[in-house]
Amino acid sequence: MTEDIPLDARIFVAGHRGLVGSSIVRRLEKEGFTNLQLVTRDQLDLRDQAAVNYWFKANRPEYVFLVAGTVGGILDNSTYPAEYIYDNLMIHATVVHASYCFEVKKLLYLGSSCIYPREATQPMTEDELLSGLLEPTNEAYAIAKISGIKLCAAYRSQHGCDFISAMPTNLYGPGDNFDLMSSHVLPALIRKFHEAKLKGESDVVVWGTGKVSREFMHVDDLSDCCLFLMRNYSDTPHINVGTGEDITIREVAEMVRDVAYPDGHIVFDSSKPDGMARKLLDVQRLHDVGWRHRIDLRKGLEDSYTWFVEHYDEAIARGRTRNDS
Ligand code: GFB
Repeated sequence: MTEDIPLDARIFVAGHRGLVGSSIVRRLEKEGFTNLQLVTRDQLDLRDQAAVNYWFKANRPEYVFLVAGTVGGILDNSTYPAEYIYDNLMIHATVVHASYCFEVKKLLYLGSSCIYPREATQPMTEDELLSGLLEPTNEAYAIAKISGIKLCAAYRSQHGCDFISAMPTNLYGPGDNFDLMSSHVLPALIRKFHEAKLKGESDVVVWGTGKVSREFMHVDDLSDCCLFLMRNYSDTPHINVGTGEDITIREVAEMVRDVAYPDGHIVFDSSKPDGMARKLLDVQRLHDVGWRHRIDLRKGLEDSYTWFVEHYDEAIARGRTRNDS
């Protein structure tokens, strides 16, 4: 069933300053939506239930994209587990509960592919959830994200709320976090190769062994998918959002090198963690509901590199991103 969302519907994008939220805003604006409700962290702490309830009562959103959260790469996740579990648990709890209390028509909750067990069968179907132990480097984040899925399912089951959950794979794109200690691998590599080129340095350090694989999706594909799911998906099970293709860290580092600095020389630092050996989503369910990604990795990387070069000062100054997926 297709949900016809009026162009003047009140749409709350929670986390609109982050990689995902800013892409969703661009997508909604392009589509002609005129009544986006955006609020910064300083204006509203999403971990504060009373403040969130007050805001919902005053603004009465009809649709909610819940894409706010404390996010980061492998090192940040394992260094700050308390922030990852507390912030994410609280944000989901307050926004989902307020959406129920103030009769939101539909809510899309965004999780992560790290919810699946470390030893999950690859590619990972949605049914792998809670079938084994989690990857230790992101266990706190994963536990919070799993609770968000169960929260949406419980409100659907007990209260009949139209709350859905989507689990995206590793993302990249304009507006990413380029801070080298807290970012994900792709923005880190884009920055490292670019700065090595600027400084005339040959070696570029890549963490881990380079032998593990990851699946990468451009964030503009994800935001297209989020709007598609908001319109076309209404069910209890969460749904994977990925490309169905993965690549080793060595291969992706070589791709970034070719795009940003072909003379760069890759050096692996195996004292840094590898994380999961493989993390590839099974996207059959997504294909069955009628959505497929469009942006090829090489093209997406070229565009992201161009964006980074054009917004270098802003991207570096932004630093560590918190509370925005
Ligand atoms: O992107 P990343 O931090 O996240 O790391 P995860 C992916 C792989 O790239 C790891 C390697 O094997 C890293 O060791 N890598 C190589 C680097 N060079 C770098 C670098 O300079 N920076 C970073 N960050 N990695 C995160 C989870 O896991 O993925 C989160 O911790 C979340 O919870 C996110 O799920 C999507 O894929 O390992």
